[in-house]
Amino acid sequence: MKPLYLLAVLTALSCSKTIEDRCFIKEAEKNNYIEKKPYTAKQILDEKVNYLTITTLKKFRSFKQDSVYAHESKWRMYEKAKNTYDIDYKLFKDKFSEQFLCFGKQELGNTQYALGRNNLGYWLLKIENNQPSAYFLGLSFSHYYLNEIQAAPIIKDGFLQVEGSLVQIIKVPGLPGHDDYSALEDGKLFTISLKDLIKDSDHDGYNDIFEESFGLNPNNKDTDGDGTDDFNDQNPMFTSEKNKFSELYQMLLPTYATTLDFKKMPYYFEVFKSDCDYFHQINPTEYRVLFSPEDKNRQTGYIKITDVFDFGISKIKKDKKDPNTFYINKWGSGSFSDYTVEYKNGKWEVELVSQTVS
Ligand SMILES: [Ca+2]
Ligand SMILES: [Ca+2]
Ligand SMILES: [Ca+2]
Repeated sequence: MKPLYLLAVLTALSCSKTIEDRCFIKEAEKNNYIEKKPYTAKQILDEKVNYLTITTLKKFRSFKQDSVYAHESKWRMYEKAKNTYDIDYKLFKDKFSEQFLCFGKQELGNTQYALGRNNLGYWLLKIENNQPSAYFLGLSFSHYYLNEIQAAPIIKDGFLQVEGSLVQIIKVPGLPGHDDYSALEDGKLFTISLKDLIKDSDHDGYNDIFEESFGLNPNNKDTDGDGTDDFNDQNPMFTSEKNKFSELYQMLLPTYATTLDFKKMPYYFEVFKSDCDYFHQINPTEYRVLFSPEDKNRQTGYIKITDVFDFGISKIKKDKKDPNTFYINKWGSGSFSDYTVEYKNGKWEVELVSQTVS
């Protein structure tokens, strides 16, 4: 078979997947989760993003020193000394609310900079003339650790320069969410030119690196073409559509016990791994959502190596006899829930069948 012909056959095969295949579980389907081996330092360097320069420092604050400090300061945050953080980063909290854990701040003229971390990764935060903006670094927290205490200013001569280490994540068996880091190589200086970092080709408020890392279109203000700019769209990747299954997914979205105003949190997203069109069509009213393909080969380079999925909702399983009864499950924050759902008089009735907490 000629390669070109083979390609055509493969393309035809992958296109033949229907909404039925993408959203409903067939009997034989199994969850084939394969635990991936963590990268070595060499692999991290081999696959590093091209806008990043890594140099080795002679004098540096070790990973151990910094992470022990960071760990302790997190505990302090739950106690009274949270005060220091609140005072030091008051301006950043005012401007970005609770979207980031901030560190490494620096004042340069009338501009304030800091590093921020959230569930998606690392950001450079900037407050200039009272205007906040955040730029995604595209450095995976599975591979890069940025020191909480930065010995030198993070902005210098048109570059962001941050000290840290190459790391791997060690899974603590039986304790999800308690993953720990171990350093592969200490004493690194990560440098990115501000020009590369700040670049926002379509001027929608998200830098190109962010859009490329999560699969948005960096050359189009309105990725899904629904008339709302990416920056103001709660579901920027896909057009929302009201139908019974998109309503089901919307109902099952994880909710938080918080009074945060997510409308004002454009850098906070929940990311879901799903190919189901109905899931893509949700119209979230709280936080913003992003989606990633299930197939590793179609995922972005950033998502391939970074575990950004805090929650998940499965495909739908049909009942063998009753066409209005379905089964679905969701997971997140260390728990797994099974639901039986029934579509009755134009409404979903959701029954929690079982819940396992690990
Ligand atoms: Ca943009
Ligand atoms: Ca865009
Ligand atoms: Ca849009």
